Amino acid sequence: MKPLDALPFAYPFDLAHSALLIIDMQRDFIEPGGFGESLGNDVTLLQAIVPAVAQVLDAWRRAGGMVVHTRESHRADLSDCPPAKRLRGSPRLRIGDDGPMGRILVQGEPGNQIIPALAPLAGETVIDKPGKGAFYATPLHALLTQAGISQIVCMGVTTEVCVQTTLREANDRGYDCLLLEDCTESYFPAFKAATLAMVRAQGAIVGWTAHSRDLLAVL
Ligand code: TIU
Repeated sequence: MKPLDALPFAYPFDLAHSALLIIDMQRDFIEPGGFGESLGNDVTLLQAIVPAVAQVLDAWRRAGGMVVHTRESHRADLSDCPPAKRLRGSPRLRIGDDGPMGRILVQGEPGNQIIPALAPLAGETVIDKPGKGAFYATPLHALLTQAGISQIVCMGVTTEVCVQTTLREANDRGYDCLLLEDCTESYFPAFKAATLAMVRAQGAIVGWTAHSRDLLAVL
């Protein structure tokens, strides 16, 4: 176990019992024409973290740690998409509609793939999740338990939606979670800052935060 410089205090990092969890770094959120843009967001904000995420992923792979990627995605018949999720608000394109990268947030469509810079390698776990949290209606907890994982190092988008929901789900299941602050992003900078602050508040009530250089230093 190596102490990793983190907030609100050192994180007891143990690679053998850790998974790197990369949330929803998919074209639907990061490229124009996907779900993120259809909601009215500026997707260029999210593109800025790709080099830092790629650097951590590369170092983690070299160290031999477990890697898990997630995609927010639905079955082609939308049977796993609650009408409340599909019909809420007034996006330009709804989940399941045809867009420039195929059907929005539908499994197998071009827009639903993880961006090429972070493409999963053979043998890495990819979780398709119908919700914002990666534990809801997925085998993630069973897979991590079977692999002896008790710590989650988290990156991805968006900080206050799928990342925060997943961290809270993981925390309630007993994982020690570390969020890498320069490897997560929101369409709303104030929401990112608030999420980082609330994760580590009250003595790491949800988890820890650190800069990726502090993880790279111990990997
Ligand atoms: N809209 C938004 O900020 N995020 C999502 O809908 N999904 C994820 O965060 N992946």
